[in-house]
Amino acid sequence: MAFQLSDQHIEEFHMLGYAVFGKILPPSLVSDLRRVSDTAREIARERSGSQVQRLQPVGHFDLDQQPFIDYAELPDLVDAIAKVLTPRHRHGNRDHLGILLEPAEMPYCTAWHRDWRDNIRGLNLERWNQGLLDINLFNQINCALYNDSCTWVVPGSHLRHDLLGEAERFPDRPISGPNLGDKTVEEREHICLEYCRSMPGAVPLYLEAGDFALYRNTLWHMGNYVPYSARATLHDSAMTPEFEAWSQRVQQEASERQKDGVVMDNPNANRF
Ligand SMILES: O=C(O)CCC(=O)C(=O)O
Ligand SMILES: [Fe+2]
Repeated sequence: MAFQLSDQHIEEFHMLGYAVFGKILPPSLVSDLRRVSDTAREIARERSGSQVQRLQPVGHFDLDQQPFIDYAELPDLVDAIAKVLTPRHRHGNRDHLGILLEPAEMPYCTAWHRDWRDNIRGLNLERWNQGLLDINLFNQINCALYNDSCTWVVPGSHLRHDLLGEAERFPDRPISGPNLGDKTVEEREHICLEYCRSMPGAVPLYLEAGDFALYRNTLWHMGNYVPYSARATLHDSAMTPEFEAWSQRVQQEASERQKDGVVMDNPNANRF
């Protein structure tokens, strides 16, 4: 059955910070995108080694571009994004679009973070605070070509600053991931999962093949990866001219602040 957008998708996007458009990619497109992702995985591992977890942007590599064009132009998807956000929000820019991949050998996880605030060194926190609720900014996409439970989120956290328990869990900046040094594969898997669950309110975001998650990257979130689960998930933005301009301006300012010696400001510095 063709995908039907409902008010529930729109409500979940605003209230939880993410909405999943179930099975919105037709199987034939999943098949074409899987084929090109196999090549992307080979290129990524050749360039960056077996633990690499992404290739980005797809437009800059020797890959068949047609499946990405078909994804960018898929009418149900263009329509659903326009209804949840606005017709000015565009996905599928191949100068930006990436593919998230499973590591080949060892489990790994990222640190818990809210994008920009916790992973852009030198960022002026005022910019992020001011933009937190701006619907033109921070709209991100994970579109799964295989079942994917790698992304963990704290639902609703995009609507607010950190709760006390979140600030207490990660009082320092930059936020550290778990210590995985000198551990076996199974120990690493165990430690990463414990780390995911150590955040109050954390849940995995389950996507099936062909599902498309539209989310606020201002949510608390992280990625947790095991080598035995194939992953090829399109990583994209619902972009606006405002977010393009904001990103450029804020990145420029962040690199100047870094030159001045700023490492990473702590959003909770005054709470303890
Ligand atoms: O792998 C994921 O789904 C999350 C990745 C992520 O959070 C990031 O790249 O900032
Ligand atoms: Fe992120």
